[in-house]
Amino acid sequence: MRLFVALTPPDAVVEELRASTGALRELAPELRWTRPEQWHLTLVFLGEVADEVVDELARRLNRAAARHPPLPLAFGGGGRFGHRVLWIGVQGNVDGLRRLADSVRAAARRSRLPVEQRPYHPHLTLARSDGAADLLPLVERLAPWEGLAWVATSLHLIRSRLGAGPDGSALYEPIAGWPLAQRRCPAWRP
Ligand code: 2AM
Repeated sequence: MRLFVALTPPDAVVEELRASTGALRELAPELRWTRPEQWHLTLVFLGEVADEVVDELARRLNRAAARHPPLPLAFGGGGRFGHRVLWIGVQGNVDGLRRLADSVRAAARRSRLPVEQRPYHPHLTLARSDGAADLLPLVERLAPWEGLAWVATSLHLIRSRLGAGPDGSALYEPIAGWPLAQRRCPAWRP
């Protein structure tokens, strides 16, 4: 099955981001906007994983989660990958997020899964374009935006079913989750 590991923002954060990006969606209806109920913060994309590897991967992810504290985060700022992907950035304990992503990648490698070598770039994809699009005006509008603070308290192993979403996009289904080590942790922004 096609899998990735991600953090999932709470409903209030998703709702605020949905409301705040409504005007952008109206400005660029030709883009393929991602669906708020599917929004997540990917730590690593694994691609196709054989069924017999999933148990070992899950055990290793469980251990990795236990070694990291909950992470105070907020969505904010924006950017683009080339001319096709519009994303919102991540603020807060980004160093801790990178350390967690490193551990999750190590867990995948030890499960003998190939993990891409590209540097980790934390983001939430808001929209994709089928052809080259001028995303700069949207990036500029996103730049000053700062979302609600939230604390990531667990990581999730998520299955991606290509083409199974209501609009023909991928459908993401969490299949397992593990709490990050429980420690007291203040919010990133009051
Ligand atoms: P994206 O949002 O930038 O496309 C599920 O597809 C998640 O895994 C998405 O967050 C996606 O990032 C990420 N991902 C990373 N590499 C991917 C790849 N090669 N194919 C599909 N998704 C990938």
